[in-house]
Amino acid sequence: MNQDELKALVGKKAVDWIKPDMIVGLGTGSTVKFMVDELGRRVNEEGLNVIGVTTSIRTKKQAESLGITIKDVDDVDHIDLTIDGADEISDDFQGIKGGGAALLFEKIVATKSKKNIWIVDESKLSKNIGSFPLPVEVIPYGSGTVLENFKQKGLNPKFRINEDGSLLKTDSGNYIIDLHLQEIKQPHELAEYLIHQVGVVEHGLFLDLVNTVIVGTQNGPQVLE
Ligand code: ABF
Repeated sequence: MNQDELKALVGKKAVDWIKPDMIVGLGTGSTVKFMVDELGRRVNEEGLNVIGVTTSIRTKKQAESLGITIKDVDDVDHIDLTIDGADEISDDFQGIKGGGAALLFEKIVATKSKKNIWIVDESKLSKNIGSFPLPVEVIPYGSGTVLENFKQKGLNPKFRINEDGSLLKTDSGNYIIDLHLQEIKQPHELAEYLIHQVGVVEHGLFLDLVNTVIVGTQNGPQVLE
C-alpha cells in the first residue's frame, strides 16, 4: 500500500472509536480527511448521532458538506474524543503538529478533550521528535523580531511561505515560523521557552496529550497504547 492507502486505512479504522452521542474533536490534515469521510458515511448510512468540533476552516467545510452536526468549541462543555493527525510522533507519544498550519485550534480542541487519538501512516513514527520542522504560530506584529530572536538562540527559524512567496496566514491570520532543529532532546524545556516568547501564540509540541496512536502499516492498522 502507498502512503495515501495507509492514511485511508487508519482514517476509517479510527471511526470505530466514535460511539453514539459523543462530542468528537475533528482534526486537520489528509489522514483526518479520510476519517471525516468515513464518519460522514456512518452518520448518513447508519444514523450515527454525533456532534463534531472542528480544528480548521477546511475540516469544518468538509464535515458540514457531509451533514455532520458541528458546534463551536465554546458551545460544548466537554469533548469526549478528538481524532487528529500528526507530523511526527516519538516512542513515548510526544508529537509535533502544525504541518497543516492548524496547530492553534488543534491544541485548543485537544486540551479540552477527555481522550486524544492520533492517526498516522508509519512514516510519522520516530524515536525522538525534531526531524520534522517545529511550527510556531506568531502574531504578525513583531514577527520579524521573534524570528531574529530565534536565530540568536540557534533555532534555525524560517517563515512558512505560500507557493507564490507570500507569508502563509493561519485561520487566525497569524504567521508560522518553522524551527529546523533535527532533534529535540528536551521537548518540555523547549515548549516552556517558546510559550514565553512575546509574540508567540502557540507551538506545535503536543506533549503528554495522547495515549492511543493508530498506525497504518503494510500489515494493516496497528493500535499503539
Ligand atoms: C494535522 O495533521 C497537522 O497538525 C499535521 O500537520 C497533520 C498531519 O497531516 P497529514 O495527516 O496530512 O499527514 O493535525
